[in-house]
Amino acid sequence: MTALPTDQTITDLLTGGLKACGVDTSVLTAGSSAAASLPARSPITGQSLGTLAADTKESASEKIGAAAEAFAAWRDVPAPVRGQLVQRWGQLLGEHKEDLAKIITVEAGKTPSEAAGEVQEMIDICEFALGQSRQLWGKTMPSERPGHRLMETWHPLGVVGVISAFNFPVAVYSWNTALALVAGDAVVWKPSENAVLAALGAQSLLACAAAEVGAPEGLVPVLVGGRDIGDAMVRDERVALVSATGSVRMGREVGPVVAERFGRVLLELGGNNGAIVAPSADIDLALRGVVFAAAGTAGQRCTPLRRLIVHESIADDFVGKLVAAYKTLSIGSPTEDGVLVGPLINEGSYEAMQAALKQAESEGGTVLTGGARVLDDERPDAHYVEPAVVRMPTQTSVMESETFAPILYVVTYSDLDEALEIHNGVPQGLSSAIFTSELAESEKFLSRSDCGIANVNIGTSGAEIGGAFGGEKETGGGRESGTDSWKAYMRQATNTVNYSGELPLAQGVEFL
Ligand code: UN1
Repeated sequence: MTALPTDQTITDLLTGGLKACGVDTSVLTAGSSAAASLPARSPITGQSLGTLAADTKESASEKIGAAAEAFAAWRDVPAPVRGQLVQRWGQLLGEHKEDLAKIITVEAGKTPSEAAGEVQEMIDICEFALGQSRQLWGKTMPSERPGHRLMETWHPLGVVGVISAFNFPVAVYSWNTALALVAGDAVVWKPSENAVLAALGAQSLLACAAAEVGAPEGLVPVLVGGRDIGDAMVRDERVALVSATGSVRMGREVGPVVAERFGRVLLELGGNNGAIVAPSADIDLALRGVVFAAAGTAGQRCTPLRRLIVHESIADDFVGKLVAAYKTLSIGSPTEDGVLVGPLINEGSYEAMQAALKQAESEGGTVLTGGARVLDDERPDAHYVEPAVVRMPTQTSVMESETFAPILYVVTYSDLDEALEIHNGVPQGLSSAIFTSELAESEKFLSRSDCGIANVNIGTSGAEIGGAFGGEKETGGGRESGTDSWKAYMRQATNTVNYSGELPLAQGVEFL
C-alpha cells in the first residue's frame, strides 16, 4: 500500500484536466444555483468534487429536439465529409490524451496508464470511423428481371441515445458516437452520474471539433442527471436507437421500454467472464494474463476475469503462484507511482463485494487471499480493497451473477468438455479465454465458447476496437466498435430500379 493524496492534489489534478480540455471549472459549483443538481465525487478520496448543474426533463427534451433538428441537416452532409468531424475529434483527443486521462483518474479511480489507454481507445475508434466513412457499403444483387437493378443501401437512422457506465466513462461513448456520426446520426449522451466530469471533458473536445468543421449545432448534446433523465431519453420516440451499457438489471428495464415503441436497442450488459487454463499452458504467460484480467481496474470492467477454470493436474501449483502474485499488487491511489489497483467506485460496490465473499464461503468456498478493506483509517469515505481469490468446490450460485469488484473464483476440471460446460454454465456471455498450447483444444474452445469474445492465450479484458465488442445471453446481444458494427447505427433499404421500359412482375406474376 502507498500514500494517499490530499484533497488539494486531487482538485488540482481535476481542474488541470478540465481546463486543458476546455471545460470551464465553474461547472464544479454550477449546481448550487441550478434548477437541478448532481454531486460529483472522487473514489480516490471519497470526497465531493463539487455540485454540477443537472438537466430537468424539460431541458433534456429540448436537447433531444435540437438533436433531431441537427440530424435533419447532418444526414445530408456526405459521409466522407462527416468523417472529418471524427478525424478532428481524434486529433484533439490525441493532443489532450493526458488531460482527459487525469479527469478519468480522479473520477473513476483508474491508474494513469489505464486512463490513457481508455483515451487511446477513443483515438483508435475515431481513426476506424474515419475509414468507415468511405465504406458504408451496400451490396448489389442480380435481379431476376431483365433491365432491373437490385441493391441495398444504408441510410442514417436518426437520433441515437447513448447510456454509458462509470467504469469506461468515455471510451464506450466514443465507440458509439464515432460510428453514429459518420453514419449521419445525431447522438444524445446520458453518461453515468458517477462520471459526468470525464463526459464533459470528452464532449468539450467533440464540441470544439464540431464547431471547427461546421457541423450543425445541437448534434451531440450531453444530458446530465440520474435515472429519471436516462428514463426520459429511453422513452422519447424521437430517439431511434438506445445504446446502453450497464447492468443486466438496467438492460431489463431499458429493453422492453424501447421495444414497446418499436425503437432499436443495442445492449452491452454484464459479463461474468471465464478462462480455462489447460495443462499445456505456458504457466508464466497464463499467470500474467490472469492477474491483469482479474485484478486490473479493480475488477471494474465488463470484461474482467471472474471465473478461473483450471485443470486439476496443475491447479495447486497455479493457484499458489496466483496468490503469490496477488500479494505483490500495490493497492492505493492511482495518482501514486506503482499503484496497480485503485479504489472501488463507492460503498455500494464494497458492500456487494463483501456480500459475495460471504455467500461464496457459505457455498463451500475458501478465500485464499484478499477481500479486506484497506486504507480506511486514512480515507474512511473511500473504499480500497485487496483483490480476492476464492477457491470453490464447484461452480455454485454466487458464480452465476456478476459482482462488479475484484473477486476471482477458482474451480478445477478434469477434461475439456467438463471445462466448457462449467464455462458456458452461467447466464452471461461476454468474454472468454483459454490458455493452452494444444491447437485442438483452442479450436474446440473457439467454436464452443458461447461468448461474443473468445480469446486464446490472452486474458478476457483489453479488447482492441477493430473487433466487434459485445456478448450473448444476458449480456444483451449488442455489438459495438469494430468490423460491421456500424450497421447498428443505420437503416438498410432494398432498392429495385427498373430501366427496361417494361413492367415485368417478380415471380412471373401476370396482372393487367
Ligand atoms: C467495458 O468494460 O465496458 O475490452 C468496456 C476491454 C476494454 C473495454 C471494456 N477495451 O476491457
